[in-house]
Amino acid sequence: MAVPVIDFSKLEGDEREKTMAEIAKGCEGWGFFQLVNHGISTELLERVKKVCSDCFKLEREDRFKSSNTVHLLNNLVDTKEEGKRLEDIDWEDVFLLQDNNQWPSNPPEFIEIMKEYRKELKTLAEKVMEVMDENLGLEKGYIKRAFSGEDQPFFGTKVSHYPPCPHPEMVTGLRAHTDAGGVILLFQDDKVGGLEMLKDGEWLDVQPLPNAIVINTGDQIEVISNGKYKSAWHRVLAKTDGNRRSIASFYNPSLSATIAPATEKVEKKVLNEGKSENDEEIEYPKFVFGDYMEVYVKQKFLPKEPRFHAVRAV
Ligand SMILES: O=C(O)CCC(=O)C(=O)O
Ligand SMILES: [Fe+2]
Repeated sequence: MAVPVIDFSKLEGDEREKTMAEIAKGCEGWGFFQLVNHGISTELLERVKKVCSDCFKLEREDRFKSSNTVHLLNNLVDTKEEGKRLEDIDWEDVFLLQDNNQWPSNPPEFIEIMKEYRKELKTLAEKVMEVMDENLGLEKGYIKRAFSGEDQPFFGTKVSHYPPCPHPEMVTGLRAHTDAGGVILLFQDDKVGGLEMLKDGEWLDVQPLPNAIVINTGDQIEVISNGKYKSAWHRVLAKTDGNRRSIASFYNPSLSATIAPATEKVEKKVLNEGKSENDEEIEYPKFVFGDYMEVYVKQKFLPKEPRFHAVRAV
């Protein structure tokens, strides 16, 4: 079984209906799918790969080698205790690009290229959200509007590297979690794998596919869709060879946005189709996204459902 691969360009022609259905299936049955022919040029993607890899080499690799993570692993190896693992840390190097934070200036073309990339990815995210609106029977732009509070939705890009790890049995690249926000667009390494998602109780590879954009949905899409589009668990395994690069862009609600299950229409659909017997019924509250994030930062790697109960309802 492999994560569905969908040709996004087919939305524009005779195969629109089929493509809409494929995306619906990806959202309902998987929470993950890969887009090809998504409209972002290969040439831009090549430049993105290059500046992110160069940036890691120039600014970050040495820092990682002397990081706490590496020290902790070395110490654990020295203890020679069988079966010991680092449970509270991830084997990754990460930095975040937002509209208003400081970005790396090495290599010099990093900023310009990543600005262009983020602009294109944000447009793609909004197109994907409009497909979800339609598939959920909501009016066009519903999700984007729901994600806007006093401010625009949040759009952040997390540039990660998972350097080679001498003991992948002792630490995870990124521990299992579901994503807090809305729609996540991941540009992952062409060759070095390691990302897995949980499907029907089984961990499956999210297979590297050159220049594809992997889409997954976060907890807020689960709430808005009233459980129809469940956010899927995923994790990244550490690997002994290869330095895995991944660039994840998060289209999330603004912290001031109020999130709640959408109209009755979605509720009815959920009741009539697409639910299996053993799907857990959750009653989703109405809450402010900033309050959800306060719970999430403390509970990211714990079971998801209690977060919906812990958040202050409005
Ligand atoms: O690096 C990846 O492939 C996944 C990253 C991820 O799941 C996250 O940042 O939430
Ligand atoms: Fe994630």
